[in-house]
This record gives sequence, C-alpha cells and structure tokens, in this order.
Amino acid sequence: MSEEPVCVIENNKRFVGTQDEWEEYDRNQVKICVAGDSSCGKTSILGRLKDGVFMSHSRSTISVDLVIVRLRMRSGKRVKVMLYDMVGDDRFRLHSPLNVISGVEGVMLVFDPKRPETFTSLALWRKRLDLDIGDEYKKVVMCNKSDLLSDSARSSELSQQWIEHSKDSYHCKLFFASAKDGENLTEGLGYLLQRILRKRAKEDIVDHRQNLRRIGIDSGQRVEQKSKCCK
Ligand SMILES: Nc1nc2c(ncn2[C@@H]2O[C@H](COP(=O)(O)OP(=O)(O)OP(=O)(O)O)[C@@H](O)[C@H]2O)c(=O)[nH]1
Ligand SMILES: [Mg+2]
Repeated sequence: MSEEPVCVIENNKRFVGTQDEWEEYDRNQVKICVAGDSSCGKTSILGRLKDGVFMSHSRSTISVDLVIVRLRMRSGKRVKVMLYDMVGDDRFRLHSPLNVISGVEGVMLVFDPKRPETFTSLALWRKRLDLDIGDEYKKVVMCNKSDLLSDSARSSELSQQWIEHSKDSYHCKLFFASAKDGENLTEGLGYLLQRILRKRAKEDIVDHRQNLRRIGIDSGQRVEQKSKCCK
C-alpha cells in the first residue's frame, strides 16, 4: 500500500473552501527562498508547483519574484507557502537584495546535475543567504533536471557524494527532481515544510513553557505578597 503524500498542492484544482479554511491558510504562512545558479530551473520548478506546467523556454529572472502555493499537509493543516524565486544570474543579482524579505524560514537549494559546478556553488549561495537572512533557516537540496539522468548516473559515485554532502554540510536530504516531469517536487517542498513546521512547534512549546514559568513566578509572588500582608 503506498504511503499518503507529505502534502497535496491545492492551487491546481479550484479550492472552494469555507471562510475558516481560507483563514487557516493566512494563519499558516511560510516564506521560502529558492536559490541556485542561473538556468538550474528555479523558475521552472515554481511554475510546475504553482500551475502544474513546464515551459521549455524561460527567461532569466531579473528581480526576486514571489510565487504563492497553497497546500494541505498530511496532518490536514493548510499552509500558504510564499516562494521567493531568486535571481541566479550574477549580472542582475546586485539589484535584488534578499534582506528586504523578512521571516524566511526555509531555502530550497537547486542545482543542475549536468553542470556539477552548480552543486559546488551552493556553498556560496548558503554564505550569501546566511549573511542576508541569518542562518536559522531549514534547507532542502533539489537535483533538478533529473529527467536527464540515467539510472546509473543517479547511483554513480558523484551522485552519492552530492547526497552525503547535502546531509553533512546542509543537514538535509537531496531529492532527484524534475520541473519537466514533476518528479519529487511536492516531496521536496513537503519535506522542507515538515521541518519548518516541526521547528515552529518546538519553539511554540518553549514559548508556552516560558509563559507558564512567568505566570508561575507571578502568581508565586502574588501569593507571597498576600501572605505577608495577612500577617
Ligand atoms: N530537461 C529539463 N530542463 C529543465 C528543467 N527545469 C528547467 N529546465 C530548463 O532549463 C532552462 C532554465 O530554466 P529556468 O527555470 O529559467 O532557470 P532559473 O534557475 O530560473 O534561471 P535564472 O532565472 O537565470 O536564475 C529552461 O530552458 C528550462 O526549460 C528540468 O527539470 N528538466
Ligand atoms: Mg529564474
């Protein structure tokens, strides 16, 4: 029996929800940057995720674009994902500073397996992102254009190195994906979202504990004060 997918995109079919369901999207917003060298297929990935289509010819992105994808997680939670399509081409990058986007919680790092140097570049992307948005974000590595890889290329030593490096240096999984045929795109995005939502849940628990502790101290003080005054 196949496992239920991590998330299901609801953009593509007409979602006729109740007001509450629409509000749930707005309550659960997540900001993600899609980064990587020019022509790795960032814009194509977003086109596939948003509209379910692939354009074989696309223009270079010249300033950060925003793509919104609404989806439902396996848990039933509805999430509105704001995906920022970054500029890969150095000529335009200076005009598109990232630090204007606040609250980015995740980064999708994209490379093209036919140009192995684009995997090496991910280290530079990471440095740039750390400077612009801080280093607290979760990551996923997407080996896009995997439709161009044979089975033996996927299990080659180089591919294994990419998988290991993603695990060791970026602390995340690598997905063999394709904007062309849609392979592993929702899986990669779903994996990233799960990690972000888990981190949020942990932080909420910490906040809640701190609040309880504060209330506990307050009420303790109040009790103490009261007992002093009753003496
Ligand atoms: N075969 C194949 N081609 C792809 C895939 N994804 C993108 N392409 C092609 O790769 C080229 C570049 O894609 P883009 O999506 O524009 O790349 P980008 O990363 O957004 O590039 P910049 O905007 O310059 O940073 C286009 O011709 C796409 O059609 C894929 O999964 N498989
Ligand atoms: Mg682009």
